[in-house]
Amino acid sequence: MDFSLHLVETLRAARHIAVLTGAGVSAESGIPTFRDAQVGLWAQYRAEDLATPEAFMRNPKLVWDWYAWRREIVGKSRPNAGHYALAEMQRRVALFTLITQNVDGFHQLAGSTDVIELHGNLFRTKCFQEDTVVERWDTSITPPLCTHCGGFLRPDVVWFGEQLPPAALDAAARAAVACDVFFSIGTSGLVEPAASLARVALLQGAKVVEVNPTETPLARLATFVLSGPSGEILPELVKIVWVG
Ligand code: BJW
Repeated sequence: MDFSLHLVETLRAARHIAVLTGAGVSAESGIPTFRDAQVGLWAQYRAEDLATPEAFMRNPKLVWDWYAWRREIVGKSRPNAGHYALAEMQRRVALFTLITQNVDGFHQLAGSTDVIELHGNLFRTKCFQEDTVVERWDTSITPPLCTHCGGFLRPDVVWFGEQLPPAALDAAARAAVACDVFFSIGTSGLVEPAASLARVALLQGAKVVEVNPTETPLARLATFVLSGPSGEILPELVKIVWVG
């Protein structure tokens, strides 16, 4: 892919780069994106209809099993070249903030540090009643029960209608305000408040770079649009801009 001189110079001159990633960054690892058609057993459900507290209250076993299936897919998969390129970018840039909507932990596995997880983590579990993280439970019941209050356990992820972790959202918003370049990578930009971060960065004068094989609502606002898979674009970009 050819990158414009303007993009290369903008990135070389950047002091603070903030990056927001979405499900698309893990697509090349074999993880279905959120709005991809579901497969197999799950084809009859929309992901959006399973990721809500109401769905869990209606059918806790169904929702627990869906997350167990997703944990299994992630457990068998590995970060891809896009994740590694972002870890390399962090090593090359003075100030770097990585914000992810993903719950798979692949950025950390690829070597990124201080990752801001806006929507939680698939591999953490909490009590639905008490909202406390738990480490152990009896696996003979699905969903398992909290040993403290007897309530259902659930994945520690953020469902629709739930508040994002305040410290994570605050850190993400501060990075969007302070950065001079903001990347939006592999996200449809449909889910708030994450989707607004790129617009906040733009309003504060940052250059916005979108990486996505499909056009999103951000494309017409972004300063640079790199159309293609992040696992191909990001390694090339990092090589040209920083490695030489
Ligand atoms: C590639 C690729 C490749 C493919 N390379 N790219 C303002 C306006 C309207 C509504 C709202 C609003 N503010 C809040 C709302 C409501 C709601 C919302 O946003 N609704 C909209 C859908 C309309 N938001 C919320 O409810 C949030 N909570 C909130 O705001 O609370 C306020 C509150 C305050 C006080 C008290 C109480 C509440 C919570 C949102 C939580 C989202 N949770 C999920 C599930 C997480 C757990 C799980 O994984 O199961 O997060 S939903 C789902 O969407 C998941 C994702 O992180 C998120 C974003 O999806 P993403 O990553 O963009 O994935 P896709 O599939 O949409 O897109 C993939 C992209 O990749 C595509 O563009 C492809 O082209 C691309 N791609 N291959 C690069 N190789």
